[in-house]
Formats: sequence, structure tokens, C-alpha cells
Amino acid sequence: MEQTLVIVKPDAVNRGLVGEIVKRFENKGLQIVAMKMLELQSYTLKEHYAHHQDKEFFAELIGFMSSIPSIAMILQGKEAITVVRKMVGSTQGREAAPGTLRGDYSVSNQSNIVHASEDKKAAEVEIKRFFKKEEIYNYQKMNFDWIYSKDEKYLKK
Ligand code: FUP
Repeated sequence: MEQTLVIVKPDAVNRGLVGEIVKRFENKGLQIVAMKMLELQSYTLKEHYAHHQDKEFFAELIGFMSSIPSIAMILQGKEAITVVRKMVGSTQGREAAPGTLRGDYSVSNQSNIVHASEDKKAAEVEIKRFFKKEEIYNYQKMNFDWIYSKDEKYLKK
């Protein structure tokens, strides 16, 4: 099973979209294995968005992401990183496909409601960045047998 990091960003918290976003992931069949509200600190965000540090929007992005608390969670499932990125949609909300979270709830390239890890490497780093080991739970979901086929249960990732 793969794990991926999701942040429900300040704009979504402010707009009351937390429940809707969590519901979409749960409805899809992804398992929440960690979740918390936190005020993202500038130093953490500067590390998290280091790939954008030379961009003109960087300071504004850090300010936005630390403006009010966010919700961080870890979602688990088969190929969860790709599944979640597809559900989130492309960065620019105005261009994101309808049916994706950003496509349905965002018209912005910054207030785009959700962050999701880009790939396996990023997921590993980001999970460690935002969660301690003891905050991540390992439990069997009641409906697991109804979400994957018998064959898929033996897939490693
Ligand atoms: P994504 O992986 O889709 O979240 O996209 P990026 O890692 O490229 O961008 C991370 C964040 O930078 C976006 F979610 C919002 C912010 N951003 C801006 O604020 N302005 C831009 O023009 C592009 C990105």
C-alpha cells in the first residue's frame, strides 16, 4: 500500500470545504491513516516549497499558507499517490478538469484548496515533514474487502 500526504489549504478551511474534501477521498476508497489541524510555520513552508523559492509568488505563497490553520492528512491505498494527484487536478484551478477537486472548487493558481504529494520520493519526505511516527495509524478498514479485488490485495504498492 502506498501513502501520500494531503494538505487541505487555508482557503479551503476558510470556505468550509474540509468535510467535502475529506468525503471525496473517503468515497473514493482511500483510507485516512493520519489527520490533524496545524498552523503551518514559515520555516516548514519554505522547505516544503523550496522548488519555488526563486519565483515572484514565493513570499505571497508562504504568507497565504501560514495565514490560518490547515488540515494535514495521510491517505493510504493502492497507488494512492497517483490516485490522489488525479483527484486533485492541475495546479491552476481555472484550467483543472471538472470533476477534480481544483476543477470543481478553485479558480486560482494559489488558492487551489489542496496540496498532494507529487511522487513517491516527495510523499516519503512530506509525510516525515508533517507527521511523527506515532501519529500514523495502522488499522484494518471494515470495507477493505469491498474496495480491492483479491488479486490487488497482494500488490506491493
Ligand atoms: P502542485 O503540485 O499542483 O501543488 O503545484 P506546484 O508544486 O507547482 O505549486 C505549489 C503551489 O505553488 C501551488 F499549489 C500554489 C503555488 N503557486 C502560486 O502561488 N502561483 C503560481 O503561479 C504557481 C503556483
